[in-house]
Amino acid sequence: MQDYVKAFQEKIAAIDADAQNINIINAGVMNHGKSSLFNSLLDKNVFPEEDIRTTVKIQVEQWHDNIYLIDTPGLSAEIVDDAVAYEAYRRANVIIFVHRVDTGELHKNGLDGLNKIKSLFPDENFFAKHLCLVLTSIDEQNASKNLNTIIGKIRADIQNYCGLNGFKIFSVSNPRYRKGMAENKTTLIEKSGIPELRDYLHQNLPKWLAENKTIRKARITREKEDFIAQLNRERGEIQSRIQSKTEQIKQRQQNFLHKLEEAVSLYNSDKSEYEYQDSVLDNLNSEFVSLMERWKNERY
Ligand SMILES: Nc1nc2c(ncn2[C@@H]2O[C@H](COP(=O)(O)OP(=O)(O)O)[C@@H](O)[C@H]2O)c(=O)[nH]1
Ligand SMILES: [Mg+2]
Repeated sequence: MQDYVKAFQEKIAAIDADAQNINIINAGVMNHGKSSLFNSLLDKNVFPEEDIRTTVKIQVEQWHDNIYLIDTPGLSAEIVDDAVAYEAYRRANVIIFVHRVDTGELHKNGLDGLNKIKSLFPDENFFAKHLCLVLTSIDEQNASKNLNTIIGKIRADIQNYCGLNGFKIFSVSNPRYRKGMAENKTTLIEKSGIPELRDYLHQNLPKWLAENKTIRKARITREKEDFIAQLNRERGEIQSRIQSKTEQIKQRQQNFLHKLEEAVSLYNSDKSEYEYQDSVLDNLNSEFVSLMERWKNERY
């Protein structure tokens, strides 16, 4: 049996440590620019950017004191990686959901992923307030052409499919930002959308930090509930094991009693058979005795 108390205590310790920090975690389908976006925010290339999927683990980088950016492999990853990412989402203060807007609206896997992440938060409203949808690749031609229409569609889809309202939407271009930085072009930097997102995050940091006390309480309550549910599951399993053992023993006892009864009735039927044969023997014997008597008398 697992040491649940120890596991629980470790979780509480991790929650306490988290309560000092702000975790900003990205999410979304792989190759949609999650790592690039975080590198832009950091002005450093610390998260691997690639066209093929090589990010298999979450990676944590410090942005400011007590403020962390957490890069995830993304959705449509293998189940095992998703499990790691989903564990990380539970610890998030802010979710940056990244979508490559030149692919059009959010697809079903993106919306499903959003719903899954939502389910890890204490409530829907809280989640919506801590969700930033970041649309990348606005530099691509088909994105810039239809941007407002796509944004409207995405907002409606998220509202209808995930029941979320009031979340923030930002539109960015990572290459535009990098070019602007490299060439010191302020307009390009502004038009990349990165400073707007960065300012929003910076402005909200004190508020999110202040919320940590409430989050800590909610997370501990949730862990307790999970812990109790786990113990109840274990208890149920043990109870059903005991029940099946008791059934087995009862069955064996019944088999034994049945055999015993068979043996006794066999003995009883043998006994009456013997008694019958005894009486036949007695009769024969007395017949023999009287015949002998007759023979003795009639001989003379
Ligand atoms: N055109 C364009 N390409 C981008 C943008 N952001 C990221 N990319 C490219 O998209 C690919 C995947 O980016 P990456 O950050 O690794 O995506 P991740 O898998 O979601 O982390 C890379 O080739 C990036 O250079 C963007 O804003 N515009
Ligand atoms: Mg990545």
